[in-house]
Amino acid sequence: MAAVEVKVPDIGDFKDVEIIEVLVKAGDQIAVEQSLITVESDKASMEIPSSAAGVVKELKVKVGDKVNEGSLLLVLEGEDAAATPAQPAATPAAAPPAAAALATTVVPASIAAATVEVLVPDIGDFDEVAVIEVLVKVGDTVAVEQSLITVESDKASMEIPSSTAGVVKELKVKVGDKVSKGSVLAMVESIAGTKAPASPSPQPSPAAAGEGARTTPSPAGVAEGRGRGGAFEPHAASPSSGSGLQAGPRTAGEGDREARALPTAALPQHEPGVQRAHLPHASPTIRKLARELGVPLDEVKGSGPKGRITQEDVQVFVKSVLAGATQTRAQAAKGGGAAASASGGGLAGLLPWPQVDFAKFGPIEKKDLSRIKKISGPVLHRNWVTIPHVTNHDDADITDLEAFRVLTNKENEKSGVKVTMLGFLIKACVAALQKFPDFNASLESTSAGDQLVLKKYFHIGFAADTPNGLVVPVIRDADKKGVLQISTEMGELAKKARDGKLTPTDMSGGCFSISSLGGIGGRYFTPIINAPEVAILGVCRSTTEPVWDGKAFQPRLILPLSLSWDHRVVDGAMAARFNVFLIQVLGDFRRVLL
Ligand code: CAO
Repeated sequence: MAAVEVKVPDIGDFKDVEIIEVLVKAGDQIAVEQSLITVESDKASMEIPSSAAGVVKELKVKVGDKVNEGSLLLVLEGEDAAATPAQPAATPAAAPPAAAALATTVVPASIAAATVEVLVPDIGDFDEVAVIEVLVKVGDTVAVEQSLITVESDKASMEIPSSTAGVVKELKVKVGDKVSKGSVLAMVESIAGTKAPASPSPQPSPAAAGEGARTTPSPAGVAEGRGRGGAFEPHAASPSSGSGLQAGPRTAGEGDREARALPTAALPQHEPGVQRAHLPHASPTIRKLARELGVPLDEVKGSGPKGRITQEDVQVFVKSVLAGATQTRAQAAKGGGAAASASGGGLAGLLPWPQVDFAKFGPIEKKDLSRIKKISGPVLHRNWVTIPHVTNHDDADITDLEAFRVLTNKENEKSGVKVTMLGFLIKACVAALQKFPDFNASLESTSAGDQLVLKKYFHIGFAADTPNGLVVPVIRDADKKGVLQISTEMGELAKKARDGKLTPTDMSGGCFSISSLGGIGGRYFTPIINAPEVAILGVCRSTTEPVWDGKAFQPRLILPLSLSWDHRVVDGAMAARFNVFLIQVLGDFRRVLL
């Protein structure tokens, strides 16, 4: 048993590239060609396979390390028979393609240098590689080096950038097509003055000249042109070498003619203006897994470094879809749903959301949703769609309470603490939650079925309107606090909310929420339950109304209440009792003490 050092083989000019995934651990038995790590530039990711078989004794790298050709990856206790030199010669046949080879441009002889064909350049031993994303569309203006498509093998993904600037006249490929060196990607009407379009035309290959309308660079020319390519070059081993990761000779200055015809460089380090792909940030293995499971990776939230999608993210997404908590866009499109389906919502069986060109009917302006709305929108949508909401509307007579509130504020004028009706409502709701504990609960799914988690604490959230959208800060242990303290904390939290300074802790742990529109107006509404809570109280503006006391109409201050509750946890009778009790407390606040 010999110790074998496994190093990074020749990966072209791919320098100081970051490890985003280590795929093996000490003690693992690995085979020749088994992927050890995934490295990634901003243009491509590739897996580096082992050149030897054996048991991993020691890992020499970790996620985040930067590696180059020759970097030591790990030490193996080699299998005598299988052990092979740890150097590039033993690298697998499946060569990762060039990450940044520019698509080559050829001017069809029949088109006077205006519209050019953009071709796939030499991408190493890669033949028939699948297009997984088309990044431009007809009519787009593309810059030199702007990525046109992404292709992917089972070991690597790469973007093919344009070799010319201009307007895309025609796309010749679509997602799912297989491309090889020389495949036509697009017809681009070149922009006068850009370097790439004109150069190939004077030197079409003989074969192409014969075809008249279409040319392809000669293999030699491509190879030479690639030689000028710069970082993350195609690792084009000659087929006979059988060593996919070995780079072909790369000599600057070679092949001047074709080098002009080809782009000079397509580097991971982009020049300004070169567009990054919209490709989700994930390694080829994860992409493969996602494809196998039918997971739309662009809908998966990455939890890895720089938002990279991990295997666990894919698994969580799948579980969530299976549990019905998440809906893919495809499901939403099939089933329709609201505009929010753009962020994953929608219901199976409904018509698709109407696509309307509003500009046809008059002037319009488009505005991005705020960050808070982007986050809260899908959450509200999920809650609305998945919770069977019922809302009970009621009125509370707060004449006496309001008089007490006004008096309290007068007495506390000097302290600076102002008590609004919301402070009293929080306290009154705590009393109701104590009397009806099922409202102070959350539904939890377990393997044994659904269970109710009854909380012995009373943290009350209140919806706060901020310039950026709705947030719900939480007053902790409201049962242990007086209305003055609650009002003070509410004021502080509302200020933090408006200043955008609420922390996740400020907004977590809530048992029940109150949404008060009392300062604004309105009568009744149907608040959406703030899951995993099971109920929410909506409050509107109190008004003085004539109330019949059995003998005469009396002017009374009436507060409209709207209690939304989860019908899986609570039923109508219990909700009615909750409201009756709440109304009694608000009518005579001494009941809070009982
Ligand atoms: N009836 C009559 N007047 C009311 C009232 C009610 N139910 N509730 C509050 N008021 C009065 C207050 O007494 C205050 O009057 P003065 O200015 O004369 O003192 C005024 O309305 C403004 O109150 P406020 O809104 O500043 O204070 P609040 O404690 O009631 O509410 C806060 C604080 C942060 C919850 C509130 O400002 C807010 O953001 N509300 C919006 C919540 C929301 O958007 N909910 C909808 C969620 S669903 O999209």
